[in-house]
Parts: sequence; C-alpha cells; structure tokens
Amino acid sequence: LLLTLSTVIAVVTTTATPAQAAALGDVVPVPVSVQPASGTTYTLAPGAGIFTQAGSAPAADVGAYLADRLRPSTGYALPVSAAAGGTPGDGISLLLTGADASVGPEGYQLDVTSGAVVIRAQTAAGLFNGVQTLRQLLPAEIESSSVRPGPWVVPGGRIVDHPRFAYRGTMLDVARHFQPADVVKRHIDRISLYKLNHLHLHLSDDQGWRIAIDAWPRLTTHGGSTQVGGGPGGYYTKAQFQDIVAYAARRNVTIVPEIDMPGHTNAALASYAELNCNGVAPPLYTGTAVGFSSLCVPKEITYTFVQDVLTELAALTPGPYLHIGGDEAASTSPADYATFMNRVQPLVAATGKTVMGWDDIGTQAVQHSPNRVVQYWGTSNSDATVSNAVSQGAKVVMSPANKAYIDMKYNASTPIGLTWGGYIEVQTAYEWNPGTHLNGVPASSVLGVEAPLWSETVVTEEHIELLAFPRLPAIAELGWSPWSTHDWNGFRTRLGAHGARLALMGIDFYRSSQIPWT
Ligand code: TNX
Repeated sequence: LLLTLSTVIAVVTTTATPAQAAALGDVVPVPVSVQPASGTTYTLAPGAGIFTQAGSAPAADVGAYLADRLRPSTGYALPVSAAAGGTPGDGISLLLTGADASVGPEGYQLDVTSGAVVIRAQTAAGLFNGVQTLRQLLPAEIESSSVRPGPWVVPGGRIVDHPRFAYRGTMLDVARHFQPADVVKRHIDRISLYKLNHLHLHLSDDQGWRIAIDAWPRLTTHGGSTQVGGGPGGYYTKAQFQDIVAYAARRNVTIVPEIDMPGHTNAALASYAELNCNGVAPPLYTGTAVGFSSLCVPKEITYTFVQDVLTELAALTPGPYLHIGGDEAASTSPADYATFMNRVQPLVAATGKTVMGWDDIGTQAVQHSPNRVVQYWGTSNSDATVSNAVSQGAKVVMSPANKAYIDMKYNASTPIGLTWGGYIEVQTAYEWNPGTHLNGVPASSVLGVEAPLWSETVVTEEHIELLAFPRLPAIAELGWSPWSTHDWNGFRTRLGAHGARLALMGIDFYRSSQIPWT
C-alpha cells in the first residue's frame, strides 16, 4: 500500500504543471474599480489562517464557507478564527470595518499585499461577494476537488466594488421537469461564483406541483407525480425546501418561490375537482402547450386555496417576495383575470410579503400593490403594460426573452432548448442594457435582471449546465457591473479565462466559438 501511495504522489507532483496566476481585474462580473500593485503578489502558504470579524457569526460563516472552498485543492488546514482586535492576520481576513463607504450593503474592498489578503465590507453579504472575487483571482486549479501543487498566487492591489442592481437572478423551472434538491444546491453553488443573489424557483405549472402544502396534500401526491414526457416528476417536502432556502442563504442567494396562477394550474386542478368551475378534475398533463388551464375565478374555494398556499409558502420563505406568476392566462377572461389578481395581491401582502409577477399583472385593470415587482419577459423595446405598472410605482426585473431567456438555443445546432425568443448566443445575452432596454422604464425603476431557465426541454443536470453556462456569467455582469465598464471584447477575454475554472467545477458548459477559451 505504501508503495502504491508514494507512486501516486510522485505521479501527481511530476505531471501537475504550476498553476497560472491571474491578473487583478480578471474577474466576472468586472469590478467597479481595480488598482493593481504591479510586481506585488500574495502567495497563500500552508500555514495560513482565515480570520473573521470578532463577534460576528455571519462573518464567521463566510470564513467557514471560504475554508470549505480552499481546503480540497490546497490541502491546507486553513483554520478559521476571530481576527484579534479587528486587525488582519497572517492569511486571509474578512472584516466588517474600514471598507470604503462606496461599497454599500453588498460591495466589498479587497486589498492584496505581499503579506496578507484583506476583504472589508459593511455586511456578511459584502464579504461573501469579496470572497467570490478572491476565488477568481486564485489560479483556476483552486476549484479542483483534489489536492494540487499551486502555487496559490493572488495578484496584488486593491479592488473596490459594488453592484449596479440589487436583484441579480436566475430561474429554474422545476415544474416542467423536476430537479432534486441536490441539483438545485449545486446550481446555487455555481451561480454564486458570479455574485447572483436570487434564485427564482418556478414551483408549479400545468405539468406538476413541486412544493408540499399541508392543507392540500394531493397537490404533490397527485399533482407532483409526473412531468413533461410522463416521467415520475417529484416534489420538495417542506424540510427539503427549507434546506434549499438555508443552503442558498449561506451563499447570499434569496429564494423567490413562484406559484403560477390563475393559468398554468392544471396540476392543481387535476388534484382537486372542487377547484374546477365544472367540478370535474382534468387528467394530469405531460405535454408542453400553454394557456389551457385556469383556476375558477367565481368560486370562493379558489381564494381559500390560494390563501392556504400563500400562507404556508410565506412561512417557508425568509425572502421578501412571493411570485404569483400571472402569465399566459389565455383561458381566463380579462375581467376574471383582474378580479382574481385584485383579490390575490392583497393575500400576498397579508402574509407580509411583496408581490412579484410576470409582466402580465401590470395590465391596467389590475391595481397596483405596494412595492410590487413585475418581471418583463417580452421581446420588444417598449411595453405599455410594463410602463403602466412603472408609472404606478412598480419595480421591474428585466428578463427579455430575446436576451435573457437561457432556455433558448444558442444556435441551430444546440441539442436542446426553444427558439421562440430567437437564438441567443453569448454576445446576444451580453449586449443589452437593463437600464435603458425598455422605453418608459428608467434605470431607477429597474430592480435588476433575471435569466429564466424554463424546462420543457431541460431534463438533466447536464442540460442545465449547457444552457446556463456561459450565458449566466454574461447576465450576471449586466446585473453587477457599471454600464461604463460594459465591453464585449473585455468580457469575452475575461470569460475565456474561466474555461478551465468551469471545467474543474464539473460544469459541462457550452464552448461558444465567440469566446477565446484558454
Ligand atoms: C413562456 S415566459 C412562458 C412559459 C414557457 C416559456 C418557454 C412566461 C412567463 N411563460 O410558460 O415555459 O415561454 O420559453
């Protein structure tokens, strides 16, 4: 055994090429301000420690998270302890004092000298974002799941950084094809490298209901029992959902749960006959059509149902938003749609949450609800429904289907994906400005950006990886970086250097020919 072991070690040490150092600023999303200290580098040493703001449990959590990221590839112990007197220690320090005032609630300041790495922020979220930058400034091999030789060099200098938009998200449609909690968690790990901070989960649709609701158990036992194509489907128990929420929170990701209504509700209608206007439950549905189902607007039990669902969902959700869908309600009359939304929006407010919905809810006949957020999914540069909602005070999350819909194919040879929003190559996903994209929607009304991944054709985890990467990093940069830094050539070069990193993270990404992968 000893002999075998030493042979293995010998092979590892002789074949591994030294890790290549990054340049400060080789970061996606590109930081607000980068001041390299040329000639200065920091090298993480075997005895280095991680020091976190004394007395802050959230900072200690970020320290533990960082140690978890760095230990497998470095093989170092990287003990996490409180920073004595708030001063940087011999290694990496995460401090909640002394950051440049411009960093705000989610930004950070990163200082790399030959003696130490110091990340300063106002919040643990800011420290977490600084840690993502540090990960990217370490050689790609830092993402390896087995020990590599390093050297673990970080370029010297200062980065001061903060996000352009508060909401930077992506969506997984776990209704059309279900994804187990483990897959969702791995996706959260990956999106957080790019400082995305919201994961919208589309938890119900015609083909499946994916979250347990105690008051209406057949939603999952029956309504969750299949999916597009007729597979077994699945659903999250409350404990599993809460586990996802907590896992996401540790990675600065807020879960935005969506129950789509009054359309896209066949799974619920199939589970409970009394929710149907004619009192007859339809069969479960495994196709991909839209617009054929509706909750029964005149029936009182509809609102008992919605209130039960929203109340239980709110109790599982620490985040501020409940997404109520509202899209493509082609089987609900416009009058019924308004009646329904005007009753349901106050039910959301009564749970203490803020309404989020697809832009369809912005229609004139639906009243404004305090702080509500409409999610733009159209393909044009002006939309009367959205500008109407904005004129009443709504905020907008930008998900234009011809730019940000990552369920679209990249090009004609993409093996999965849809095409109704057009082909979306990486450059197309990158080349638009969320702050000016829609007439009548000034940047001040834009809460942020989200890249939805609908799953009619998305079955496996590899499918998620192929469609999300590398378009998600493009959308993440639109959400984080100031428009003044927007530059396709700069972006494609920085992204190209992420190929090895993504591969080491186990991501089966699309090797777009637009990107100079290195
Ligand atoms: C439209 S976009 C839908 C979804 C589909 C998607 C496919 C939106 C709000 N609704 O029901 O899954 O297109 O791209």
